[in-house]
This record gives sequence, C-alpha cells and structure tokens, in this order.
Amino acid sequence: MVVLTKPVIDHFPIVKNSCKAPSFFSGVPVIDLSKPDSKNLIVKACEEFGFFKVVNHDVPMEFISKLESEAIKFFSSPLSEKLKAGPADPFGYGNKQIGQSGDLGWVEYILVSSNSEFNYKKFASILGVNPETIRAAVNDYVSAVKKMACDILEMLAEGLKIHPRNVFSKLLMDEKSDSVFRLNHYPPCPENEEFSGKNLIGFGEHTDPQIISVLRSNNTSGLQILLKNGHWISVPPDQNSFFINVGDSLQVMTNGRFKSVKHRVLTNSVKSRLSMIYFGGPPLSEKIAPLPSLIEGKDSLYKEFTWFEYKISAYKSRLADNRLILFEKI
Ligand code: GA4
Repeated sequence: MVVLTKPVIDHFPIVKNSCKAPSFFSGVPVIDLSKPDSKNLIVKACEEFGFFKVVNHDVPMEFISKLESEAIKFFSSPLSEKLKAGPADPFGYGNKQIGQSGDLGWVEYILVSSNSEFNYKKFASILGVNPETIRAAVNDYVSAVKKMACDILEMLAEGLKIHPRNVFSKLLMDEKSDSVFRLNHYPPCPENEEFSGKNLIGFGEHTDPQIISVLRSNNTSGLQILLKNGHWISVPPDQNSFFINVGDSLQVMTNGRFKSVKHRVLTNSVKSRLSMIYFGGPPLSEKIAPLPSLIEGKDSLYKEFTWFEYKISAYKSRLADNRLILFEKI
C-alpha cells in the first residue's frame, strides 16, 4: 500500500493513549440474523448502544472480496493518479480532508452517492479496467447490503410493534433514497517521536446523519464507539461480519428511544485498515419526525424537518458537532 505523506502532528487531531495495544470490548451485542428472537435483541442493542454486530447475514462473500480487491488496487495506485479522481466535493476521491469544514483525518477515501451520477470512468482508467467492472462491483455489494439493512429495519419495526413493518425500510427502498457509500483506507501511521504514546485520529468522532449505517472492515482494529458512560471502547474487528450504527434520523423517528452512536477510528501503526460503509438515507423530500406511535403519552422531542434541510445543515457542520441540537424542541 502507498503510504500518505508524513503526518505533521500540529495538523492532526490526536487522542492520548495510555496503553499501546487496544483492549477490546467484549460486550458488543451480536445479532444472529438466522435466529427468530433477533428482532427483540436488535431493539435492545439499539437502545443500549445504537450499535451492534450482525452474523449469519446473506451478503455473498464474493461481492465483498471483489470490491475489496478493487479498492486495494485503487488505494495502492500512485497518489498523483488517485488525485485525478478527486477532490471529494463531496463525492469522489478524498485525502485527509473530511467534509467541507476543515476536519482532517489520517485517511483516504472514495465517496459515492446514490443520487448523483458517479464518475466510474475516472476510477476505471486509474485501475486500467472497464468502468462497468467497477460499477458492477459497487452495485452488487451495495444492493446486497441495502437488502440486509432493510431486513434489519423491518425486524426493528416489528420489535417496536410498529405498523406497517416497512415504515423505515421503505425509505431506503424508495428509488429516490439518498444513500451514500464510502470506502475508507487508513494507511498504517508510522510511529513518530512527536506523538509517541498518542494515537492519531483516522476519522474523528461523529454520528452518522442518515437512518442506518452498515460497516464492514478488514481485520485491522481502529473503530471505537462511545458508551453511554462516556468511555470510548475499541470494537474487535471481524471481517466476516457487519457492524450496524443507528443514525441521527432514526434517533429522531424513534423520538430519542434509540441514540445515534458516536464513533471514531484511530490509526494503526502497523496495518492498513480498509472499511466499506453503506449509509442508508431517505429521499431528500422526506419529512423526518418522531413516529406518532412512539410518542404516545410523551412529548415529541424534535421538530419536523426534511432530510434535505438536515443534510444542508449537516454539511455545514464540523464532524464532532451535535447536529440534532438545531432540531430539538425547546
Ligand atoms: C459522516 C457520515 C458519512 O461518512 C458522511 C460524512 C460527510 C462527509 O464525509 O462528507 C460529513 C459527515 C458524514 C457529517 C458532517 C459533515 C458531512 C463530513 C462532515 C464534516 C458521508 C455523511 O453523510 O456525513
């Protein structure tokens, strides 16, 4: 893998790390999608963590490996070539700069949107392959993961006793669903005297704005989530499973019963981390508000807004900002 240029400590956010090797958290809820009691466990996981791991999914391994190998080839290309597929404004190839508000991370990435035509030609020419090969690899993977996300959202609705059960999943199934797909590459970050005992941030702390996010990574650690008790915990990597995040929009639709999980990625000094994330969002015109059946007898915590309005304000924010504050009822 080609390593990014040497990090300059002043330019990057860091976290102090008292011990070198991360101690992994063993309490991440594991949902076996083949088991009949999954729906209740999913609800519990969303309430307690806004995060869980999924096993026994039916996303074909060949879709994962195909896309992973294309991504490795792309990220291994010379930087001068990769830059031709950028900048990420917000879609395309991005390097260290995250979003448009000055956030930095030790990461390079590709961002693709379901709503704007993606320039596969640029990527394909860098890889020296037919654009259709790349388009097909992304589409096969995203379609399979989206199907799994919809199944999970339907189980969630059932677990919450909400009718109809497609109340959340229909938003992702809509042909105008505004979803995003992201490939992140975190090159190993060389140890350096300047920041020894500290971890450089690969991707700074944030919540995802959409409804649900589905993450798959290789076997390199780095992902951390923030627990309700204020502690950051390291999630043990598992390349055969998927990790699910509750997004801000689902937090609103459940009137705060589920919390969008704060998460971040720390760099690794030895190994590259590669992750692929599908962010399932609603159509731009969709009105987001707490579902009446989840308000019953309580106050609605959020004002109604369209996904378009939320997105506009999210894209102006810094990564670590609490983006929902603007939409809370006082
Ligand atoms: C976080 C979740 C997704 O990765 C993303 C990110 C987006 C970007 O990288 O362009 C944002 C970030 C994410 C939230 C706040 C804004 C927008 C960077 C940023 C500072 C693609 C998304 O939808 O929101």
